[in-house]
Formats: sequence, C-alpha cells, structure tokens
Amino acid sequence: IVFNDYRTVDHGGTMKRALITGVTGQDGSYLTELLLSKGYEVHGIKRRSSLFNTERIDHVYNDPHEGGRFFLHYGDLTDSLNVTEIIQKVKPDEIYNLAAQSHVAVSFVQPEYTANVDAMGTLRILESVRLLGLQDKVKIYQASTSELFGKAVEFPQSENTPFYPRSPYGVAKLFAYWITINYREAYGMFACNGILFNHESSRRGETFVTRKITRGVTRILFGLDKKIYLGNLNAKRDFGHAQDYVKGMYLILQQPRPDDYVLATGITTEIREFIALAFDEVGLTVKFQGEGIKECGIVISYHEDVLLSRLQSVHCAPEHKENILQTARACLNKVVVGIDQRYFRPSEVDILIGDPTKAREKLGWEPQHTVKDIVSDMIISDLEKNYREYVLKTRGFTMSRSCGI
Ligand code: NAP
Ligand code: G4F
Repeated sequence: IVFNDYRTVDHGGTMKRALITGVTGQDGSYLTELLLSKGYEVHGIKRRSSLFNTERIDHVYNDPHEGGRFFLHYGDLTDSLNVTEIIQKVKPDEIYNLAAQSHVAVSFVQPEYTANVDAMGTLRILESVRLLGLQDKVKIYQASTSELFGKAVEFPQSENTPFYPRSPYGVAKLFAYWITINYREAYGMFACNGILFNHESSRRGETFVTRKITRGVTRILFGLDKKIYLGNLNAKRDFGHAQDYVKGMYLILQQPRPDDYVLATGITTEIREFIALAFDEVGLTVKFQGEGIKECGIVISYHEDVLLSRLQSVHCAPEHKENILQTARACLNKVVVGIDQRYFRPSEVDILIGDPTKAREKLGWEPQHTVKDIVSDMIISDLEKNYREYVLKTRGFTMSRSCGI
C-alpha cells in the first residue's frame, strides 16, 4: 500500500472523491468497498503503527499505477496540521469521519485521549474544512452513536430522544454530535450525524462483546481455549450488520439537505441470548445458572449433525474431523462461559433499542440482516480463522496466545 500518495486522478469532474478517517476499522473497510463499487476515488487516513494493520482493506487495494482508485495517507486525528494538510491536498467531495477510540470500556481508562480523538478530532476536521474555504464543497458524515442515549429516557430511541451518555466515550461523542450541528447551522456546512446503534460483522474488533463471543466459541470447539470470560450479561443491544449500516452512511450524504438520522433494527438482544445463539450455531446448547459473578454457562446438549455441516462449510479435512468432534462431545456438562469482574464498567448502558422510522421513510434504508444472520456470518468466519490455527497447532507449530484484553 502506497502511503501519503496525494495523486488524484483527473476524471473530468465526473468521479466523486471521498476521504475516510478510520479506514482500517470495521466500518471504514466496508465503506471503502461500497464507495469503490460506486466508482468513487477513495482516500483513507491510517495511523502509523509498528505493524501493517491493513488486513481489513488489503483486498480492495490495487496499485495506483494500474488504475487503482484507493489511496492511503498517514494521519492522526490528534494532529490538526496533518488533518488540514490531507484535506487540503485531497479536496474531497465527501468526508466520512469514522476514526475514534471506539471502545467504551477503554474510554474509562483513557478518558483524556478518548476526548482528544473523538471530540476534538471531529472539531479539527470541521474547522480545517472551514479554514480551507471548502465549506460549500465538502459534505461531512460524523459517526455518532447510540451511546449518546446511554441511560435511555425513552424506548425506543429516535432522533428526538434526549441524550444521557454514561461513559467518557459517550460524552466525547456528544461534543462531536453538537459541534457537527453547530458548524451546519453557523456556516451552512453539509454536516450530518448518523446515530448508529451497535453494528457487528466478521470484521468486528476482537474485544467487542459479539466478536469476543464468536471467537471464543470457535476456539473452544478446536480445543484452543476452554472458557469465555465476560462481564455484564444482562445488557441489551440493538445489533445490526455493519454492511447494512455503511449503506446508510452513504445515503445520508446523498440527500438534498443535511440532517441527522438514527440507524437501528428496532430489535434488542440480551448478551446472554447472543451467547446462546453463537453456541447453537455449532451444535452446542448452553444453559445459564447461578447469579452475579457466580453465573456460568454450561453445555447441556450436543447436536453433531449441526457441527458436521458447519465443519463442511469451512472445508475441514477428514483427518481432523474426528478429533474436533471428540473435543465438542467433551464439552457436554462443562462450564464454557464464566464471569470476570474486570469486564464490568463503572457505569453501564443497560438497554438500547432504536427507532429507524426516519431513515426508512427519508433514506429508504432498511437493515437486511437479522441477529441470527449476524451470528452465523461471524461464526463461519471465526471457524475458518481458528481452524487454520488448529491445523498449525496439530502440525507442531507453537501458537502465541493473544494478550488482547
Ligand atoms: P473501529 O473498528 O474501532 O475503527 C476505528 C478506526 O479509527 C480505526 O481505523 C482506528 O485506527 C481509527 N483511529 C483510532 N484512533 C485514531 C486516531 N487518533 N487518529 C486516526 N484514526 C484513529 O470502529 P468501527 O466499529 O469501525 O466504528 C467506526 C466509527 O463509528 C467510530 O467512530 C465508532 O465510534 C462509531 N460507531 C460505531 C458503532 C459500532 O457498533 N461499530 C456504533 C456507533 C458508532 P487503528 O486501526 O489504527 O486502530
Ligand atoms: O461490545 P461492546 O463493548 O459494545 P458497546 O459498549 O455497546 O459499544 C459499541 O457500540 C456503540 C454503539 O452503541 C459504539 F458507539 C461503540 O463504539 C462500540 O462499537 O459491549 C456491549 C455490551 C456492554 O453492555 C458490555 O458491558 O456487552 C457488555 N459486555 C459483557 N461482557 C461486554 C463484555 N463487553 C465487552 N466489550 N467485553 C466483555 O467481556
């Protein structure tokens, strides 16, 4: 991948140019795919890291010498000069501000950094656009969040529901939400908030609860782990699929007037239920017993036919099958989910459920995936990934344990 390549191609003014911050993240990668498929020239901002960290976008990269339309720029939302320089050079038609310290639990540990990136970072983009005199040319999408509703005061939550954030992340995003509206009203900028409820996928970061669960389930199946340790299982979230949600982001910027929209499914799912669905996908039925930090999830039945069909879909080699089935059978009556106090948050968002009526009526946006589809997609992908790890292990390679928390 070529970095800081400021070349843009002269398309006779017919091709739109988008700048995506947070391009290496879950949403950034799906949005890049979507915009490239619509003929955009796409520029992404990537933080310098000691590792490549481009796995989510490597597949869409084509060498610009061979007509590629995807360019990467080193940048960081905490560095205003750098943000301004990139916007000045790229001169995008649309900016999608997806970059953020996006982990709610981490925001309690790094509140100042979270505010710097999530709140001030948004201001830096808006102010750069204004100072560069691009306010009439550039449309801006701000990645706002259902975490703004926090300790929700009404159900379901819509564009008119008052906010009550419950974390440094939520509070930082509240500033970003209002500064986006302020620049729209003060300077007539086409700046919009997408208030998105949780959206997941096989590209979700491994420390968010859904991915932690699907990864954990598949690792237990291959004997790579014994148990998943989690925090508050009572929380409920309105889970959608990231692929549906990036379509909504795009539609928000294609409207005649700038506005703010909730994107949600209107269905909420308890974390406990998500866990049960994930184990179901591989033929294990889990029952919960006990309370508080003593609660645990136990495997009470095993359906070999389900597991066999899953193993088939990941092209499991015949010589590995019996071993994996034995590991799965051995899970019967075993505790596979435990509670660890450290995953509880100092203040929690108990339940979120969104009302996407405005997005449906004005954008024509409808989510296409159910929670079951999402679980299935994530389980298949994690089965593939962890099967690879299992094969390497059976061949005698030493696998390093991830120390991610
Ligand atoms: P994600 O996977 O965590 O991606 C976040 C992106 O931001 C990554 O590319 C990350 O880069 C980048 N980033 C972090 N700090 C940065 C900084 N200082 N400067 C530049 N880039 C930085 O998040 P996501 O799930 O795709 O979410 C995208 C956006 O939507 C975020 O703003 C998030 O807060 C918001 N949101 C997400 C959801 C959801 O359910 N997914 C719901 C509502 C709102 P690295 O790869 O280098 O870490
Ligand atoms: O997966 P989570 O960390 O996502 P959370 O906090 O809802 O935030 C995500 O969605 C927001 C939209 O509402 C985004 F703005 C934000 O950027 C992020 O994408 O946790 C979901 C729930 C929480 O209630 C948490 O307490 O799951 C609960 N949970 C229980 N055990 C856990 C765990 N969460 C994590 N990450 N890890 C656990 O072990």
